[in-house]
Amino acid sequence: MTTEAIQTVSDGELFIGGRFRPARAGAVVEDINPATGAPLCRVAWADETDLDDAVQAARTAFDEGPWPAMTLKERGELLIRIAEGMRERADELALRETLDVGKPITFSRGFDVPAAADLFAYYGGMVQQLEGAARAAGQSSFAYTRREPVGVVGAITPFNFPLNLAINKIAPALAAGNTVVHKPAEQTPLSTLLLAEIIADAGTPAGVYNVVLGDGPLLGGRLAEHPGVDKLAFTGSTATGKLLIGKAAGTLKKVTVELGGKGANIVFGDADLDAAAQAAFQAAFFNAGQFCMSGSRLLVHRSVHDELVDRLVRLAEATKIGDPREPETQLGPIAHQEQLDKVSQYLRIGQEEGATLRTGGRRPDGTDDRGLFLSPTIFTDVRPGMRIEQEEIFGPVLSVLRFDTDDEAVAIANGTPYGLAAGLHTRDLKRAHRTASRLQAGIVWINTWGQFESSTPFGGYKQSGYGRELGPEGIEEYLQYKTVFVNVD
Ligand code: TXE
Repeated sequence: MTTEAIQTVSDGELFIGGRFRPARAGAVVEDINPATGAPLCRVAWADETDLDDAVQAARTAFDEGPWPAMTLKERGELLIRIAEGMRERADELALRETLDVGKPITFSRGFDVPAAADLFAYYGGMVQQLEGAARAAGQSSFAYTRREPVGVVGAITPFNFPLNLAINKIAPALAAGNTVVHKPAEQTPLSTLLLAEIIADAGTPAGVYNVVLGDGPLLGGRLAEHPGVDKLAFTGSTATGKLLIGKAAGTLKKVTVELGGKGANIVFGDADLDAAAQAAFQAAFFNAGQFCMSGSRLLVHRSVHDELVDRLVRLAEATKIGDPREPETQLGPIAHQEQLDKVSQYLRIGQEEGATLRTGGRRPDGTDDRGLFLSPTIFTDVRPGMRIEQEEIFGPVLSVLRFDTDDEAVAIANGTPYGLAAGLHTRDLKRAHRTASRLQAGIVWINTWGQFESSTPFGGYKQSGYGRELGPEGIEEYLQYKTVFVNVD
């Protein structure tokens, strides 16, 4: 156990009704550092009564105000203050993310935290544009629309991007005037707890944002069923998403679900191979492959297959793996033991299915043997229909397939139940746009992978979910429209 690591994070409590407090039953659990296996701190562990408290606090803050009745200007300014608070405490947020998830500090400091703060600022700027519209309604009346918040939002988020996937929901929800009960993933609560502090310090009224930590099925299930919750926003596995949609149906609450993916990254024969190799490497191994939008399937034209694979193997074998707090680290550990076990099973499945393990598939040399490290793994000779080609592995494992024609590439790319992200690499502009239009995915990257902006919506086709996050589309998920008719006769 490293006392150094323990000293970096204080114990965490639930955040309900504007204050931190223990769970009613006094339960606590240890939060584990995946790079060392050592406890980082202890956090309160809620049960259903704590969850009910949080929903009640959010309900009161919504129903009795002042939150939904604040002027748009006040609410917008508050969101901007939250963004500023996140920027001021960016190093702390990034360190927590790195310790909890095993994410290299260069990424959490350079991407996760700035993107999260930017999104708060983006939606803060949008608040004052939430006006309705006047509509024609005959000669003796007129009508106008109001865009109103939905009410209490239940947000359930996963372990891979704890801060960003939370803020994708919290920022638009608050911008639209909702209140929120947030249940982060069991394994990665630390950035959320600091976020609660930042949100409170910005002057947010008590009860507007609440955090409950605890068992996923218990608290998440209750949140989905809860009659006091008006909308559910979920990111996680497709299996859990389906379950939650069923639970939410009892109260007919609005639901958005951002689920799994099996992104296809297509490299045509005319692609710039250096650029394609770099992009394909990032697509597959960014965040140790724990990325719903990862390019976990690489579809390569037969004419450039061997050359591209050689380049990727070289990149994989040169990857700096280790302590995620070190600035030179490119690949950290997998976020938690259960996830490593799941990924390890797929290493076995891939070999049993007849794929060739070209590199990786083992603990890298020189890493802490209590840490959950796995070297970047590349399978070649993967064929459509194999489990490693169809199922979301969610780890640093890339499946490479060959194709001969454009039609074949598109058919393979579209041949899974998922439809979240896809990419393609070509120098031919017509082929690029033609292919982008044929891919069944909510986001398509041409000659790049993984770019996001606050303004660009993303979400799933097919079983990758429904609803959109980010951009103007993202805030629509947290609004409902009211039409008011006025008789002027
Ligand atoms: O996801 P879960 P897990 C995929 C990925 C991964 C697999 C399992 O393939 O290997 O899912 O990961 C809460 N009722 N993705 O177990 O279970 C849970 O506490 C209500 C893809 O982490 O879906 C957490 O807060 N809630 C993905 C959240 O749901 C439940 C991101 C996600 O957990 C619940 C994460 C239940 N029965 C995993 N069970 C992506 N697309 O980004 C769990 N939860």
